[in-house]
Parts: sequence; structure tokens; C-alpha cells
Amino acid sequence: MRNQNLFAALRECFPADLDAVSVETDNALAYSWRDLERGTAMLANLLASLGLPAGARVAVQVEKSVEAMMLYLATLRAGFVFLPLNTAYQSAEIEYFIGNAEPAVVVCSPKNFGWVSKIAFKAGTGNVFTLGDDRTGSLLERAAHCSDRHEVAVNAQDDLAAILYTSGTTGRSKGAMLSHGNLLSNARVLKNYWGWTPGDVLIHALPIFHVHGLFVAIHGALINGSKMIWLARFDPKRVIRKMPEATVFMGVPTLYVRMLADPALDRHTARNMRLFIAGSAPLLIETFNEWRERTGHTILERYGMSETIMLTSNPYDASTGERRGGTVGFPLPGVGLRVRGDEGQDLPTDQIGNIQVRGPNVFKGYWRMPEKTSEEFTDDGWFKTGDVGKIDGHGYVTIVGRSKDLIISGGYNVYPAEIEGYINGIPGVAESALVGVPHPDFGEVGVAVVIAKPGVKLDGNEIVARLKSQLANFKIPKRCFVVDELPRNTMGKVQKNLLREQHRQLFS
Ligand code: MCA
Ligand code: AMP
Repeated sequence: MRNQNLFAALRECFPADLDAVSVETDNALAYSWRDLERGTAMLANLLASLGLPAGARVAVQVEKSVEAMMLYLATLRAGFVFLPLNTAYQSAEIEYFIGNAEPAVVVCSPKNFGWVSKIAFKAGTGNVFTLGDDRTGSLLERAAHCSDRHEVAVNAQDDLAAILYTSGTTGRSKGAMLSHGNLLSNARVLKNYWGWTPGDVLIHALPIFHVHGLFVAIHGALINGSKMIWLARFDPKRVIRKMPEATVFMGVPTLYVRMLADPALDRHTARNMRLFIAGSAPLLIETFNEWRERTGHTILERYGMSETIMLTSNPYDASTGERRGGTVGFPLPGVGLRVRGDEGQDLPTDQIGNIQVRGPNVFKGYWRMPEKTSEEFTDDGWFKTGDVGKIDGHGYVTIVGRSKDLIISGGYNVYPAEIEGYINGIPGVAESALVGVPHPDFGEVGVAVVIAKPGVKLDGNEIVARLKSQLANFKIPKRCFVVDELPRNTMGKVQKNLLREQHRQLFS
């Protein structure tokens, strides 16, 4: 039977000329396709030499670099399971992920080796390496001694390729298990749907620890044998400067908002571009319209999740329809999408309800949480996304809200229950509520409302300062108000909609 290993499939798409440039970085480094082939072979040989059991997890929290991408590809190549971690995560967050996933290998930034290795060794991890964004660290030192030839591991379609932590619809972070087959089927569909063509060049400016930057962008370029212009961090000026050399760009809405704020963005700078893709959070219609006016290009908005990779997309090809702002387009080929009422009944066109999906892209379940997994699937096998939306008469899907208690800030997910837990742990706090309010840059940001225990005086700024030492920066509430009481319904439940309404103008 044919090897279903994702790396094997991507490598088949490398161009014939392995000396051509595959990645060009913003600090003037150029990596050829041969460099990717050799680098991933050496890293895969290093992983293989560690005597890891089948299905071993390789957890990685490092700054963005081409070597970090190679580590991802090498993990696939060696047949192990990649577990990317946001660089903003602090020690309590990392402790949870490592404790839950029990990785056999942890790779961290050299500057974090002290605390990360302590957590990892305590959790039983046998191997901790470091990888800096400047090609330093023990991982590359060790890999330098390994052969640059490596036979790609043989995997079945359902074998695990990656675990992505997400909070799903509720509660504690859960590891979404994605297989080689999930990732490969989605990459193949997107290559066709978005009309990737020879000569395309992608500007890669997203972080590589989430679906958007790690899978959609990297797989998209590799499966098309396309060069990437690689920015270690998003910087609107740099992207605009590089635009004439590129044809495809992918970003969360905040990236588009920030580029629009730069007068250098115009039709001339975007003249060679073929496609601008947005997703991970709702793209405001104002941004969609302004972008079209300024650059002459219509942004293609698409919708996805960690559990499902990409689900829907506006059309690329005008003959199948226009790109409609405010919608996320059509279900991708092979993806089933339906809208159901709260009682599970099918809903007619244009009626708002719960979005459910199925397809070869839908994940294998949450890591070691079979009950949570079955809660999130219907009896007939559809995955409940937790998103609320509708399908119109032409088949366009619109997301109108979320049934899950989630704030999406600058494309990152923030779970109110998690933040409230930390706030409630601060001495003197009786209760708290975190709500998402509109923000011109991040789309939505968290605002905390806190009640003090009787006789205690609390300061909102001090609460924020305290959270900064415990939580990833994007989870920190942008404001914190101390109040005497929270609005409640007759059942005593906090009415977050009223709080949201009260603070809606805060950043306008
Ligand atoms: C940084 N800060 C944030 C965020 N990022 N606050 C809220 N939300 C954020 N996303 C904090 C910083 O810590 C800082 O706080 C202050 O806000 C200003 O930071 P700034 O310098 O402006 O931030 P930055 O470093 O420029 O980052 C902004 C960013 C970044 C480039 C928009 O957040 C980003 O790369 N977002 C992309 C996320 C992404 O790739 N999502 C895809 C998920 P202080 O001043 O207090 O220090 S994949 C997914 O969702 C699905 C599956 C899908 O469909 O794709
Ligand atoms: P994550 O848990 O990071 O995979 O985030 C997935 C969630 O992001 C989805 O369930 C949606 O709520 C949201 N999302 C992704 N793309 C879009 C989009 N284009 N418009 C609105 N929401 C989106």
C-alpha cells in the first residue's frame, strides 16, 4: 500500500531543481529545496536515534525560524507526533500541556531551558533540546552529527501527525489529534480550490504554532513547490515592501487592519499579487471593502478550526461565484456542513443555528479524553463546531456568533473561564467575569469585571499586572474594572451580554 506519510507527499511536490530557493528569510538567508531535504533528514535521524516509542510526542516551544519548520517536517518524516506550543505561554500553561501530552522530546528556546527542562524532566520527558531563532542550540548541534539521508517513515492515513491544544467548546485545553490523512486531504483540496500555480510565492508572516501558519500556509507552499518569503514576525512595512516579489498572502484580520494603516499600501505594491486570504477570526466588512478600494484585490475569507483544519472558503474562481464579504464562502470539496437547531433538527436556508461538520479533515478526537470527544460529536458522527451561523440560498455560509464561550483576539483564542479562574485566585477577589468587546486592532479583546471580597480594596491595574506574570500576553485583559456587583438573571447567572453592551464602546 502507498505510504500515507504527509512529509512523503509534500516532498513529492518539491520542484525538480532542488537547488532553487525554497525559503528566503527577512535576514537575507536563502534555503534551497535541497537544504529542506537534508535538514529534515538530519533532524529525523536524530529523532530516530533516540529510541522513541511509536506515537511519541515531540513538544516544541521555540521562536519562529526555518529550522523550527524543519523540525516540524522532520517529526512527520520520522513518523512521530508534533505538538506546537505558543511562545507566549508561561510556566503554568506549559506545565499543563507537558503533563497532559507526556512528550518524549521537548524542544525549547535556549533562554527558557532552565524552567522548561525542569517541568519536562519532572513530567518524565527523556530528552530536552534547545533551538534558538539564530541556528543555535543543542538540537542542531546534535543533528549536525547525523546522516543527511533518511528513509521516510511509513504511516497509515489514520496515524497521528500532530496534536494541537485548543479549548474546544468548553473547559480545559484539550489536545486535538490530527492525522496524516486529515492534513494531507486538506492541503490537496486547498491547492486546487485556491488555484495555486507554478511560480506562486507566499509571504509567510504568521506564527508557526497554530493551524493557520503551520498547516495552511506551510503545506500550501510546499505542496505547490512554491517559494516562501519568511518573516520571523509580522511587520506591516516589511510585508508591503516584499509584496511586489510575491503572489499569495495569508493573515488574520489584524494583519490586514495594520497594513491598511500604512499609506505605502496601494495598487502598485499589490500589482503582482494573485490572492489575499484571511481567516481565524471574523474579517470586518469595512476591512474587506477598504482593502478592495486600496489594492484592487478582493480578500478571500475562509473558516477553519484546530479540530478540522479548513472547512469553508469563498471561491477563488469567479465562475463559481463572487467573494462575499461577511461570509466564509462554501464548504470545501469533501466537507459536509449543516446547520442544526438546539433540538438537533435540520434548519431551512437562512435560519441561524449550530454549525456541524464532517469530512476527511475532521480530527480523530481529543487526546486521552474519549468522553469529551464523544460529547462534541452528534450520534450520527458530525462534529459540533460551537460556531453559530447560517447558509443562504446560494450556499454561502455566514458565521454570526459562537455558542462556545470564546473570545478571539488578534486571531488567538481566549477562554473566559480560564482567565476568570486566575483572577479568582488573586487574594481579595470574590468573583470575576471576562467579556469580549470590539477592538479596532485585535477585532475583539477581553475586559475583566471584578468584585472584591467584603472589606477589601482592589485595583484593576494591579490585577492586570499580576496576571501578566502568569498568563500568555494575548490572554491578559486589556482593562479591568472593580465593581460592587455583577448583573445577574433570575437564576443568579452573570449576564455577560449586559457587561459586553456596557463596555462595547470602550475602544471605539
Ligand atoms: C499581542 N498582544 C495581544 C495579541 N498579540 N493582545 C491581544 N490579542 C493578541 N492577539 C498584546 C501584546 O502582548 C502587547 O501587550 C500588546 O498586545 C501589543 O502587542 P503588539 O506588539 O501589538 O503585538 P504583536 O506582537 O505585534 O502581535 C500582534 C499579532 C499577533 C501580529 C496580531 O497577535 C499574531 O501574530 N496573531 C496571529 C495569530 C494566529 O496566527 N492565529 C491563527 C490561529 P503589552 O503591551 O501589555 O506587552 S489558527 C486558527 O485560528 C484557525 C484554525 C484558523 O481558522 O486559522
Ligand atoms: P481554533 O480553536 O484556534 O482552531 O479557532 C477556531 C475558531 O476560530 C472557529 O471555531 C471560529 O469560531 C473561529 N474562526 C476561524 N475562522 C473564522 C472566520 N473566517 N470567521 C469567523 N470565525 C472564524
